[in-house]
Amino acid sequence: MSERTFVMVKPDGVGRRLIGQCLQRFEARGLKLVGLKLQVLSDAIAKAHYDEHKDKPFFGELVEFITSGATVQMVWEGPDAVAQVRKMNGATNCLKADQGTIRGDLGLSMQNNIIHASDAVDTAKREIALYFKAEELWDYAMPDDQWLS
Ligand code: FUP
Repeated sequence: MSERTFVMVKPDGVGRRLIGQCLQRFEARGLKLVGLKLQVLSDAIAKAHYDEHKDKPFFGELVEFITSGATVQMVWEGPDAVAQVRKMNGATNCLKADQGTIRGDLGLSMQNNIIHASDAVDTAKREIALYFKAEELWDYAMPDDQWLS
């Protein structure tokens, strides 16, 4: 079933000039980009994003890191998009991520792990709403839609 998922290239991914490589993988897979923006996150939005981790010892560092530079927000749409993008990103710790995943191919760190993606359909709805207004998400046809579902 077609789903939407929220994906963010983190400050290390932007700073290491990996935006294009990340985008390219999702495009090549056949997912459809329905929303895209770049911003330096405010403290408030960073804290709201990582609310589930607010009591963890690494929360302060996490907020400091995610607000430390530019980030790219994306919404990708396609069959089973939430789970498929999680697989494409790889395990949270780049050192444990499989080769062939973004983190396994491009990173060596736990915190600086290049990319974020929603972990469930409900989380995706919450995260998309946190970063995008309804009118910033686009419904449109792609010429290859017929081959990709
Ligand atoms: P993920 O779902 O893969 O984004 O990972 P989590 O939601 O578990 O963690 C969010 C971010 O917190 C990770 F991207 C990295 C960071 N983190 C740490 O820095 N230390 C930890 O022990 C766990 C997570």
